[in-house]
This record gives sequence, structure tokens and C-alpha cells, in this order.
Amino acid sequence: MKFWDKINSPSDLKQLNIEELGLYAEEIRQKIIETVNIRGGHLASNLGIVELTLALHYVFDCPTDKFIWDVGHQCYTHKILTERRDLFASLRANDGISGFPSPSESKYDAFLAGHSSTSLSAALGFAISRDRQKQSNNVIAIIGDGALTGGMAYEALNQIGESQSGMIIVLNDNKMSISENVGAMSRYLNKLRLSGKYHTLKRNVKKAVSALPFFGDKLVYAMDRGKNKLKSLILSNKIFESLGIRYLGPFDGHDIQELIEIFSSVQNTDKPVLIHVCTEKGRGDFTAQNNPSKFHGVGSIAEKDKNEYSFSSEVGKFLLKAAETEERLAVITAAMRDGTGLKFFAEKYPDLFYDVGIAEQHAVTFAAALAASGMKPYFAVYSTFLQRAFDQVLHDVCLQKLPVRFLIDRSGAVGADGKTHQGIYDLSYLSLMPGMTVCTPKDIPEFIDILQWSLDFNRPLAIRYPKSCSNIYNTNAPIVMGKWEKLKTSDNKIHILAAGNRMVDIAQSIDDVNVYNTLFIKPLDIDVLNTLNKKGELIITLEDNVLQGGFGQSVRSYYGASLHATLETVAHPDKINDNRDIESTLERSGLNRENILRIIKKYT
Ligand SMILES: Cc1ncc(C[n+]2csc(CCOP(=O)(O)OP(=O)(O)O)c2C)c(N)n1
Repeated sequence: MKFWDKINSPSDLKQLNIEELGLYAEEIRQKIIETVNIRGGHLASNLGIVELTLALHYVFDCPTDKFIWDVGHQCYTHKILTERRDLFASLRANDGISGFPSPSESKYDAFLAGHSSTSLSAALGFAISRDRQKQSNNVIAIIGDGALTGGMAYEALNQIGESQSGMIIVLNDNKMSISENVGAMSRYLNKLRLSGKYHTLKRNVKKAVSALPFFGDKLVYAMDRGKNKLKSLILSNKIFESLGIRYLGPFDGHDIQELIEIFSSVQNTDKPVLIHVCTEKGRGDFTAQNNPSKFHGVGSIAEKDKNEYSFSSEVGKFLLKAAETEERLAVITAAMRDGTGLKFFAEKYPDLFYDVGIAEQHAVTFAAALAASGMKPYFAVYSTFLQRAFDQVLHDVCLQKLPVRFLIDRSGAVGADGKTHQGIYDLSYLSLMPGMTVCTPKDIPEFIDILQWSLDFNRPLAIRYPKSCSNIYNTNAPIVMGKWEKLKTSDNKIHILAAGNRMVDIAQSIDDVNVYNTLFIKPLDIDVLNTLNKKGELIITLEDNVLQGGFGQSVRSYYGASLHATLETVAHPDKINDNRDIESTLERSGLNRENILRIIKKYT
């Protein structure tokens, strides 16, 4: 019988010995590879963290002890171990388990995650709450070296160092974000890994730990008493120690015994401790190990079969061409080089390319200053992650009317990543930005035109688009600021105003209606809106965005009390819809042909 069949909870796991844990780790790896092959998901990160997760569950007592996963994309072994083994095949499916920690899914998931660099703030909240309620559980944050590039992590370290609340920070260092990790902190961690001290430190830690009875006295206690050389070695790791956070490591993240020993030694610590663990991203799968960026996240079989055009790859092509003539071009990513189509650009023009780490807020203000001093910055970013930088877009870009070009990828429903990653809020938050121009191109040719047009546009500009484009309309309409294109004409008094590629697809599938491609969401084409505003006309707005503050509501607010036509606004509700394929997400929100036909029927 395989360990896979025997183990479904942390208490089952605690029955195994070290050798059995090693064998079980390999079984888990195989299941992750098999499942992700079918369902898609975060392959390389999960393969790298199997032993680390087993050791954490072996030592600590989840869910009493709180495990806070940063980003949360690496939680598959945790899910398998926490009563979701039999649901694992449903990973990321509609009505299946989520690919991220989700407290509504399981008592073992202490805190929701999906966006990066939140774990330390959350862990501090859990730790302070525990202390105030006189409880005694452990709080363990598991954060990657990539997530440690995010500003929130430093804001949290700042308070953790001062509050001295007891918590364990496990730094899972695999030298990779999605692409190679960047920045000075990453360089510092590399130094720690590679320095001569690494081995000395490791041997000393081992010696110190093995001198203690297994699960016995705490290493922290030994350190506090200054009984061994360890303290001085640890104190030489200035950054964390000078913030008031005890540093231990680096340790081999695939040596289960060593991990169990070190975690046992810090159990119930009443001070913050950081344990630096080195792992190998993609471990156990030859292709993922050799190309961890490519296998960071992989598509499901169904997604791989889809043959659609990619907006992101057009971004790369456009910028490569623009760089030939635009000396002042500056291209920015916040750790999403490949996903936003910038891999080749980064390779060809490293001096024009800035990967700032998982630091969207910084990216926006950095871009604003580049623009303020005469450069032409493009920030390519996923819609969901730009949410992080709401105030920087408003305060640093828009209030100064600076020409930062936002290329907002993965807008609209995103599919399998689910509720934490939906790009359905951007039209709302961008529409309220003073002086922002917001565009939703209907297809690839129009996208290329608007990119070209953006080069000489001299104000804040946001172009939002989903991952892929299924239809090409090729109408070659010239781009005119604030003007909409009429795609279909009918004598019927029904007018569909469709925002962006997916919505135009729906509108164009309906016969005997007028269809407008509303390329500009801000400013609205008020000439068209004024013409349509007559009694007896039916106007239907379609947007892959929430209703609140979105396109439909902008139209309604433009008409105000002088609306004579009938206006129907179709958009996503703000009630969280966690469907995990795009079609059913759209359908549940009524953004499909059948629902639009129903609406039309209601009025005709
Ligand atoms: C705010 C935010 N920006 C971008 C991302 C996309 N993202 C997901 S995982 C990841 C890299 C994380 O690297 P690391 O923490 O080292 O974990 P690893 O995958 O290497 O285990 C990024 C950039 C995100 N989840 N959140």
C-alpha cells in the first residue's frame, strides 16, 4: 500500500519515520506532476517545497498552529496533507479545490492568499491576536525569496522587529521569482548561500541542535543563554538581526531530518525567528528543474489545446520595434516578464528594461518619475496586481498628468486562478482616476494600432486586454481619441455597446442589432450616447468588469436624469464568483449570447 493511500491528515503523517517521509515525498511529487499536467497550475514551486511542507506538518500542529502561505501558489502538498487528498484531482476545476489557500475551503487554511508579500503582515496579526487572547499556538509564515521583494514584507518586518511577537518566518529561497529573482536582497541571500560561512554555520547549527534532545529544549533557549558559538555566527547576519529578528540558516530544504530538527528547536518561540531554507524549484521533474520559469505556472490540457491569439506577445513585438527608434523608451515589469510578453525584449534591450521585483507600487511611482523627466515608460502588469498600486496611479501619475502607459494584461475573467486573480475591477478603479484615458481594444489589429498611437500620447493611458483574443475583425478603423466604431448597423432600435474583445464577440453574434466597439471607456463617446438617447431605443452595455463603477455605470451616470432611452447594463456582480473557467464565469454573470437575447426579448 502506498503512503499516498494511508495519509490524509497531519496526524497520519506523524506516524511515519524519516525514511518513510522521504518515500512519501516522492509519491507526492508524482501526484503533483500528474495532476498539474491535466489541471494546470504552479508546477515548479510546488515540486520544490514538498519536504519543507512535510517537515512543517510533522513538527507543528495545524490548524491550531497557523500556517500562513505567501502568495499561496505553493500549497499543494499542504492541501494533500490536510484532508484534501481525494479532492486533489479537482485542483482548479469549477467546484473543485482552489489552487490557493482558502479559509472557506478548509479549516487548515488560516488565511486567503493569491497576491504576494502579505504573509508577514498576516502572521503578525495572528501572533498579536494570540498573545492578547492568551493562547499558545505557533504562527508560521512561509515566504519565498521572490515574495520578499514586495514592499509589504518590509513594512511587516519593520513592525515585527519592534513588536518582538513570537513567530516563525520560513524563508523558502530557491533563487527564483517567476523568472530569476532580482534586487539587492536577492543578491544578499545568494551571498549567504554561497559564503564560506554557510558550511560552518550549517555544521554549527547541526551540532547545536543535535546536542539537544529531539523535540526537547529549544535552540532559541540555547542561543539566549549564549552557550555556543551559534549566537555569534547568527549575529553576523546583519540584516535580519539588526531588525530584531533572529536569523537561522541557511538549511538544505530537501533534508527532511534537518528541517524537522530545526523546526522543533524553534517551536513555541516567544520571539520572531527567521529560518532560511534553500530549495530547488522544479525538483524531481527534469524539464521543470531546468526551466523553472517556464514551468512556474502551466496551463491545463484544455488550455494548451486552445489556439488563440495572444495580446501579450503583440506587446513584446511592438516594444521590440519601438526600441529601434525610441531612445527614451523604458519598459517595466513587476516580476512578470514572461507573462506580459517581455522575455525577448528583456534579452535584446536589457538597458531599456526594468524588472523591479514584486513591487507594483514602486513600479508605478518609478514610471511616473521616468515620465516626469522626459522618458516614455510602459508598465506591463496584470490587472489584478495593479490593484496594489491604486494610490500611486492616482497620486503620482494622474494628479501630475504624466504619460505613463499602462499595459494591463489578464483583464476580465481569468479562469483557473480564481477569485484572487480576477481582472474584473480595473475599469472601475481606472475610470475614477482623474485624467486617465482608458481603452479596451476589440482585437489584435486594433491593439497594435493603439499601441502605436500610445507612443506619442502625452497623458496617462491605460490599455486593458484579456490573455487571449479569439476573433480578429480587422476593420482598420482609425484611432480617434474618445471615438467609438460602429461595427454593425440595423434598423432595430437596439444598440449594444461592447467593451473589449470578449464583449464584441458576444455582441457580434447577435443578429439585427446595432453594435458599437467602445474602444474608449474614458472618455466616453458622448456624440454616440447623445444620438442613442431617445425614447423607444434600447441600449445594452457589455463589460468584462464588475458593474460598480464600470463602463455601464459611467454611461448611466453620463445620462443622469435625462435618460430617455432604456438602458441595460450587463457586468459581473460584486458577489464573488469563484468559477474557474472563463466561459462559466461570464455565463454566471449573464455575459453570454443567451442572456443578451433574453434581455432583448424582454423589450421587444
Ligand atoms: C502582487 C503580486 N504580483 C505578482 C504576482 C505573481 N506571482 C506569483 S508567484 C510569483 C513569484 C513568487 O516567487 P517566490 O515567492 O520566490 O516563490 P516561488 O514560486 O519561487 O516558490 C509572482 C511574481 C503575485 N502573486 N502577486
